[in-house]
Amino acid sequence: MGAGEDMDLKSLKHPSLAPSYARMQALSALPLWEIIGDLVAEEPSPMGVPHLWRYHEMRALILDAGQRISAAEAERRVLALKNPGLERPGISQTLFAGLQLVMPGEVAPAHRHTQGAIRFVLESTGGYTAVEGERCLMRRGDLITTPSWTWHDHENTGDGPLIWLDGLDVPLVNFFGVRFAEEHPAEQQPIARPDDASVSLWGTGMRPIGARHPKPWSPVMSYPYASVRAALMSASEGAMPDPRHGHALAYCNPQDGGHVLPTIAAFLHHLPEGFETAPWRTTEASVFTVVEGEGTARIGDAELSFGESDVFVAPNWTRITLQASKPTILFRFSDRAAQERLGIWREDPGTPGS
Ligand code: GTQ
Repeated sequence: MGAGEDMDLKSLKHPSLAPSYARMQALSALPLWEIIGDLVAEEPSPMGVPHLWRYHEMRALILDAGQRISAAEAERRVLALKNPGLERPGISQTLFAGLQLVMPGEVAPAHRHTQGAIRFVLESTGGYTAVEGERCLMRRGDLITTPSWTWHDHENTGDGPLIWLDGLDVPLVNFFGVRFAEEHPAEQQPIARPDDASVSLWGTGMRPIGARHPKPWSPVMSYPYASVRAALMSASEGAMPDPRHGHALAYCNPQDGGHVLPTIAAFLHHLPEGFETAPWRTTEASVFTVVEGEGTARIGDAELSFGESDVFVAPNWTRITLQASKPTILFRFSDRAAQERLGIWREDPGTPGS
């Protein structure tokens, strides 16, 4: 029996007490002894299912929408990737993901909301997301963050479609009941600093003397692929890949080494051709996209073959094994940042290397 559902009289543990259960329910009370297993269990039951979305299929759908509805009309022209095992429009119980399209010359108007977001660029001939007075340029593979309550608008300045993977903490923030949003009075916010100013200032290992970034997220709002790929290759050079992750780096807050957002963590994995990871299981839900290469992901009982720009999800507490049939680079984001902040994140001690 779940909280709030009618009690199934056949599965009661203490049927002799049944006569008083109706009275309890009428008075908005529940016998915990009948439902404790739903609330407190030895280990998690994964929420949602493993699933893969093929980029070429999603691309065709979103480009079709691009012919029929403008970015301004849509507010955000996003194809939400809904986990087929969940009721609500999330890719996991905790995360929202979608593919967003801005057509050449279009602007997705400025707004802000309490939900934080990351953007991982899949296709670009030129464009940017403006965040808090600065343009973060969008090239394939770039990661851009729009933290909670920061103004953001998107523009395609190229001549081809601009498409990226959105990752938001919508289910988490909405669960807490903190769903605020506001439209900017102008279509585009005023620009106050040079392009990619947060990378120039904070992305160098320097900080202004006496200054601390006062927010619980990274002061760097853009992690250009050219530099993170170079870092990943240099970490791979002459090193043994980690059995669970391959060669892997975390996108970090240069101020404290923490994750990019207080809720969302992001990672880049390099799997050499032929490499297969050891099974790995944690309490976080992970969303992957394929920057380079191809291979197979075994997630729980599902076997998913992946190619460039495909997106796939691994629910919480589900074993992940990745195998690369070509040299492969995967981008991953997860709710690990939120779990670590709450002190609840766990790795299965039974998985090798932990
Ligand atoms: O770009 O601001 O995928 O507000 C969902 C909601 C993207 C955005 C999404 C949003 C945005």
